[in-house]
Amino acid sequence: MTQGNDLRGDYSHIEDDYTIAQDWQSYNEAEHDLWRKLYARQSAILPGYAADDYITNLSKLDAADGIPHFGRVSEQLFAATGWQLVAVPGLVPDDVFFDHLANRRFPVTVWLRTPEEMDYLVEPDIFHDFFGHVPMLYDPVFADYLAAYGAKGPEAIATGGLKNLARMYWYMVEFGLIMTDHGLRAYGAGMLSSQTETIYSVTDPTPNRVGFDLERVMATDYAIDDFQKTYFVLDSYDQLFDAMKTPLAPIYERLVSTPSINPETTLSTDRLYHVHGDSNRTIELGR
Ligand code: HBI
Ligand code: FE
Repeated sequence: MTQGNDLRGDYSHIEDDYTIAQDWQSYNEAEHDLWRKLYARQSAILPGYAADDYITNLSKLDAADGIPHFGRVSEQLFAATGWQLVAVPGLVPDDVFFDHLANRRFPVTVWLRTPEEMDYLVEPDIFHDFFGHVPMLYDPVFADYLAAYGAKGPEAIATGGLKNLARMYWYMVEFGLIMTDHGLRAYGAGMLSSQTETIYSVTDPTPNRVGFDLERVMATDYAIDDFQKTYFVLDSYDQLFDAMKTPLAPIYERLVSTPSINPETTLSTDRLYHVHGDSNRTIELGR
């Protein structure tokens, strides 16, 4: 990550672990109002596109009526899966980020986007971090995966595997899809905090949808400023948790001497899912 005055947050009051006070009292009525708009607009499109457990858990957060208070949600979340929320000014260094996750603390950015940025930002804000990420922290298996993911950070940093490990966050935390009994659903925070990409990721025939494979994900490049060209599809969140039991160092070693996979391409070994547009959302599994 980059660090300093090219980021939007105020880093002047951070603790050693980059946390700050949320200072909930300082949000003004216009910000609460924008939050309510974002929440209402986004929650309205979730049925049929977002994973059922994401929708259920979002409603438990009781966050429709204004910018949520992290302390209140943390108590409830801690009781559910042992996770807590910590307030941060924005992006934090990789080692700090991994350490928070490994200790079941999810960093949530305190600032809210402007009314001109309703759909998608490159940097995380409170709407992305809270609305997108927090519901999945109530899922016990996903919650365990994310902590195990964080615990893999130091090894990746020490062995040159950071780029590969970060792709597991990008593709499987920010932009993950899951195949359910009712069809393909989105659970990734990146698409679920964006109205346009939520629907695109589940229905548009253009992007590749590839069955989850740890090394395939770790080998694949991504862009941060456009809809994804490839989404990876789970059958169950257990696959993520199980992947973190695999020794990762040998994968990093193999990948260091192999070119990254372009997200616009597929491999003969991929398990591909094909969708046929929104009107008839039939999905078939290709080769
Ligand atoms: N910091 N606040 C915040 N949020 C992130 O998602 C984040 C971060 N720092 C680093 C980072 N993500 C990524 O590089 C990790 O996926 C590895
Ligand atoms: Fe995110």
